[in-house]
Amino acid sequence: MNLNNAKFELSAVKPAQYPATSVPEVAFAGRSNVGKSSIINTLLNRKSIARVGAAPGKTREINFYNIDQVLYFVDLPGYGYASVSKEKKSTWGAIIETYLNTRQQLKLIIMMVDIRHKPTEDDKMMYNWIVSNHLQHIVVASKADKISRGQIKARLQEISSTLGIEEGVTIIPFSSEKRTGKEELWNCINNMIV
Ligand SMILES: Nc1nc2c(ncn2[C@@H]2O[C@H](COP(=O)(O)OP(=O)(O)OP(=O)(O)O)[C@@H](O)[C@H]2O)c(=O)[nH]1
Ligand SMILES: [Mg+2]
Repeated sequence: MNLNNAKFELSAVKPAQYPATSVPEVAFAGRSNVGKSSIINTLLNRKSIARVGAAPGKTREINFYNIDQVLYFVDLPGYGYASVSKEKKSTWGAIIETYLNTRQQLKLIIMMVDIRHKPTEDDKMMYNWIVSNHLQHIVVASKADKISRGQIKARLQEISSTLGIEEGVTIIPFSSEKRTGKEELWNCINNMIV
């Protein structure tokens, strides 16, 4: 897989608009502003293949990134942003749910939570949904550069216990700012999508 051959392919809000291929997909899910678009840029060694928001709620559609015709990264709209209207929230919820419920080639979900904060009710709902639908997943604790190294272990433990992460599920501290966690995450992705 040649990472230099990655491109933004399309934005979609409904299945008819999804790419008409059967290439495996890795989806990034998490609250608005957690760093989903940033991690895609970091993993693909790009500055701005995925648009990063100064204001939360930047990614409102599902964005598909085609990596060398062999894998898609799927940037899902962020959930749980407080100042978004109820109406919009339910539209975004439906967009995410429809994708997760229907997409056969979805092979792996990267569930992202901010390493500094205890996962919210929304995060727990998302996580429980992933588990109850038996979808392969990895948990990524984002923005690891915002805390000291010494705090990482305790933060990961709190995230694990709040979400109810089971033994054997990988949780990776990650920083798009410092580009740490990248190799470990790529290794997991490559092992899990084969
Ligand atoms: N310090 C630090 N900031 C980060 C990191 N990752 C993302 N950010 C910042 O967090 C903000 C949100 O990042 P995005 O990647 O747009 O987050 P998102 O999850 O795609 O947000 P939505 O599109 O709203 O769902 C931006 O200001 C980023 O620069 C990180 O690892 N460290
Ligand atoms: Mg985004």
